[in-house]
Amino acid sequence: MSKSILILGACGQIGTELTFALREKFGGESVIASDIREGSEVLMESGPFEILDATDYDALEEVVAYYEINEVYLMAAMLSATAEKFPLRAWNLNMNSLFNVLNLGKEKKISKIFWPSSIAVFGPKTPKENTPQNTIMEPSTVYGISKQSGERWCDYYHHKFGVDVRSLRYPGLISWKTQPGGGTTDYAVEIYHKALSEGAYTSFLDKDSKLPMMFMDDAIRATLDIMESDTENIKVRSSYNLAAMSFTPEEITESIQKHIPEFKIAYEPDFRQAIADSWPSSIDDSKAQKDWGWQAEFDLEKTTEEMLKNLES
Ligand code: AKB
Repeated sequence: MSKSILILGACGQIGTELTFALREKFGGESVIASDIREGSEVLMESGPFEILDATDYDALEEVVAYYEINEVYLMAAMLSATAEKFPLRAWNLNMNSLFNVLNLGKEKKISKIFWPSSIAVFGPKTPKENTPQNTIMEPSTVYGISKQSGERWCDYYHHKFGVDVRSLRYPGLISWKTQPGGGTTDYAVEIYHKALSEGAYTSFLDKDSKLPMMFMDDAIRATLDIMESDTENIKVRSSYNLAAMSFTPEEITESIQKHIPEFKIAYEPDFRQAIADSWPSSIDDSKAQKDWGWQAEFDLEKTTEEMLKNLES
């Protein structure tokens, strides 16, 4: 059977890069990008594009039937900072879109699903350093509650109905191609833009808030790898811990100052500080390494080089 892939939320930070990566791998016409609104011209012109609300089951079913879709990547979600402001909207978007896709799997209308989870599934009682795959969770944010519930539903649909759903707990993602929106880790992208445009940045997290982060190329590779792995290798059907690096706003500043010595940082923590404080500082991803061979390639220094080089040009 030839591959026909649908990406929901294709215009977002991860969705955009995932669309290009999947089109490169499987051909433009095999990858249907969709979002609730239009995206960049280059994305929309690189293959088929549909305006689609991931919470609308009938519309989703229609697109799946029309393009004979067999794989869905559900990237539409409301992230942690915005979700604190709109709890019910976040819950409705994050959960209903997931149920729609899981139900398409249950009805055998699609055969494989990717759904992103997050380090936000962990909470203040979770061990902060080297957070294990299985541990106390108890998320204290709206977004984290939706992601943890989502993980339970993925696991349930897999074991109860045989749905082939695969998932990763993404850390904060850093990319020069697309901007994040509404997350707590967004500072780690904004800081590079401001370092180049203004030579200064005011961080909304305190200088010693250490969070797990990853360069987007690693995140995309992890996503493609878990989806291409043989099914017997995927032993975790809730979501896999995934790690690359951890740093504080002070450490990323020092890394940027190696290239831009005059770069200045100020700290004005806002409501996002409490969200960051509830999350782990570093993640143990040995289960993903063992089960399907995951290994990160980008550390902070390599990420800074890539970010500054590409944003400058
Ligand atoms: C956020 O900050 O909300 C996201 C995440 C860690 O899931 N980047």
